[in-house]
Amino acid sequence: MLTIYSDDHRLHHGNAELIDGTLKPCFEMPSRADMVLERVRKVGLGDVAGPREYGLEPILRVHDAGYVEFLETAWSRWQATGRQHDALPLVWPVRDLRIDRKPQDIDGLMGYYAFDAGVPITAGTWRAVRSSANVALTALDEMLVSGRSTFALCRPPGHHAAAAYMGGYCYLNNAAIAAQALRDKGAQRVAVLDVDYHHGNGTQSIFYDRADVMFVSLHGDPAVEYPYFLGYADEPGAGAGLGYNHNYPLAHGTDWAVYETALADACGKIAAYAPDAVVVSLGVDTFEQDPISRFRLKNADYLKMGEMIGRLGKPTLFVMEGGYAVEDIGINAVNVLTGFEEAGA
Ligand code: OKP
Ligand code: ZN
Repeated sequence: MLTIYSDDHRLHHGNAELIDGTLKPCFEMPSRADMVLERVRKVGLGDVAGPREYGLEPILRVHDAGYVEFLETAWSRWQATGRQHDALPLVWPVRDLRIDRKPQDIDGLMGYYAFDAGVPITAGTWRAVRSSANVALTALDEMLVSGRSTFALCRPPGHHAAAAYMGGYCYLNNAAIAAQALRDKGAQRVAVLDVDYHHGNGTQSIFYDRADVMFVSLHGDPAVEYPYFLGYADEPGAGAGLGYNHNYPLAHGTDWAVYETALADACGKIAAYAPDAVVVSLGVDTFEQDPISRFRLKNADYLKMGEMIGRLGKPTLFVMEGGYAVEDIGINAVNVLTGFEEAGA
């Protein structure tokens, strides 16, 4: 399987995130992508190539223009206040606070365009997130040209980013940008399967009222897990999209036996939809040793996960999302890909 990867991810290296009531070093760190690349090379998964530049057009098919302009300019605006450290949001427009007025000041804008404090903006963030989107778009084009499934080794991840807000380490939604590009290049129906431990609230939000992109997600139950405010089972889609959104919230402690049952059901929904292609939001933070997650999947379970996805028999674009047990992230991610290939897809 071809992997698309860029060293540009290293331009984004946040210093700290607010977690458990204190500032801690960011779990979303450059070594994550380095470890996945190392494993790709070690097992000889296939060639590794760099991304091409796609410009803003495919990004603006998914994201709000004001939000994209904010991402592009946030660091220079932050720096203009005299600060040299990472930008983080501090205040958010919940419920009856006003969102019809966009603040003019960078501190106001950070809250306006974020839903949590897990999204530091640094000097290199914009270039890294642009590159991450280009990695997904290049892997997609390579899939279309070759007819073979590909791996977008994206970092930063994207599935928590919605049309007009960032959060959960995510700025641009790489999987959603690729799914939309698939539609724009002629696919009639695209299924996004999100196996990251956390609900892909951004991807769900972007496609919630559409029938042409189905979103299917397995994740920690939002009643007790981040991102808390989306990802319940009773979110079926709206309008034309009614019936095209499927959430599988799972309890803390979920192991492979429980996960497999849910994944089989999820794959059944995708098979019945008969998509032209599948985009997999590939997070491996479902791992038993993940430091911020509460599922119990083991290394070998990821081979079985890949096989089940492979049995769908669809051209598949794998887009890297989460996974914070850095020692095992490469083993687990690449196990999904090798399991997928062994299923003969
Ligand atoms: C990004 B991705 C848990 C705090 C969670 C943010 C997690 C973002 C995960 N106590 N903070 O979905 O892997
Ligand atoms: Zn996650």
